[in-house]
Amino acid sequence: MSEFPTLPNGFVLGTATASYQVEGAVDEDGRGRSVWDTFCAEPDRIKNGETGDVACDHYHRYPEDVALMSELGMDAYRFSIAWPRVVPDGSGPVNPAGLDFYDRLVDSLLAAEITPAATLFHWDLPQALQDAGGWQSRDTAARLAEYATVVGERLGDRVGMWMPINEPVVVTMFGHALGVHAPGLALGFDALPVAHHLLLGHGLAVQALRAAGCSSIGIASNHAPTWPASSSPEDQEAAALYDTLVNRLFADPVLTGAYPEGLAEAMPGPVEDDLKVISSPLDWFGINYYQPSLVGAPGGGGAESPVLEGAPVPEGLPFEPRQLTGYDRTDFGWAVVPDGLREILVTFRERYGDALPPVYVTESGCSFHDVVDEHGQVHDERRVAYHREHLDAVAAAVDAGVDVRGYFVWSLLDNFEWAEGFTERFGLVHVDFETQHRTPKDSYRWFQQHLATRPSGKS
Ligand code: GBH
Repeated sequence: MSEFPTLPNGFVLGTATASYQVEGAVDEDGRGRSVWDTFCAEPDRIKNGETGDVACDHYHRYPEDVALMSELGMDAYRFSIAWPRVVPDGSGPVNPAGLDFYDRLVDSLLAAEITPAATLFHWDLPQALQDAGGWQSRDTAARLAEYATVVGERLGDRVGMWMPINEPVVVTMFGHALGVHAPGLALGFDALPVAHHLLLGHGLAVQALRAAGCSSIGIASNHAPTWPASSSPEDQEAAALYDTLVNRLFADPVLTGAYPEGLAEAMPGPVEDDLKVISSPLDWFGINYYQPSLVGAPGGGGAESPVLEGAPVPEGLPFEPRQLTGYDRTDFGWAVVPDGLREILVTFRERYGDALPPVYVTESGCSFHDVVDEHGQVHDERRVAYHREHLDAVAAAVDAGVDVRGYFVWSLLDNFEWAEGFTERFGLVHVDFETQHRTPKDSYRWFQQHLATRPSGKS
């Protein structure tokens, strides 16, 4: 098997999942409904009409999954807490059985010497809050902070890293502008207030977690270098605008306390005081990276685009996502561009300077349509290459002066890939969704082999 990249001492390696994608057990132990339950029940939203009702049945099988992590030997596990399990209606009464589940999970991780890293909101908003306006309503931000207090008080003594929210850009764009994720709203640019409320919720939750005594608080934000389709001024301008809307809009307020020029005016109400909350200091900043975005001016004929994941490209946009050509692709169709990870890390360092705290890559991964062969093996050498090359890219960013502290593989398990259902497999461990049988893939073995011989042992 191929050589393992050289990373700084103490570099954290982990795997990542999210509640709705792995847990199943959607009607058990007092869990409330989430917007993803609703969305999956609507016709034609999810490939093959699939849902997260059972997913990986992780809610029941977590001991087996923690045992798999323990044998894998990684330092940390990033999971998300299902808000509707803990606060079924999004506000008001707490469901003790929901909290107990995460208590058990955290304790079994610690017993296996794995650092728990918890996300509070990885897209499964309680349906009751959606009925009250969801992220279009400012109140939802305050509800997130209340829920953060509940979770922080219960788990703050044991969870090693906290992320109030995952990928506000995807919730805004896919959930509210394009309508291809829950809650399925296609508001176009009228989705901008959603971004503000998510960011405000992030800031309020950071403060709530701190007040509850939690340490090591960050964010998991999706970012990608944006490349102009050509050197023409039109394409460059379109790419810069796209970069502003998908990268700067979500990182500037958090790291600098200001919106990019012209965007504060698009937000609801006076935002000055909110920006102080949104920029509450973080211990680290998490970047989820998948692929660069190639963007040109409208009218270039690039309408069909993996950037929008099959969503119809709305008309009248001031930019146009284009196909990135000349790269290997995953089976999901995403371009494999490891150097894009080095580039986004270096760009963040250059853009934000000392305002950028230490960085973690909170997600990186690839989907291949893996199958278990007749010997019970999964030969996913393309995934091995993917992670080796992306870790090499991290090492290059470290050499260039970026303080990168860790890398989380998306994902531990094949799981429910949102609108794509179970077709796309990102796991180091294969899951047979009929039998729930888990099969560690060659990529799992590759990490395991390296981790067993790591000179410094666990970090
Ligand atoms: C993450 O989303 C999610 O956090 C996770 O739940 C999900 O399962 C996983 O990734 C795999 O999809 O912005 O140019 O890279 C990733 C969101 C947004 C990543 C669109 C790929 C393609 C265009 N994705 N993106 S670009």
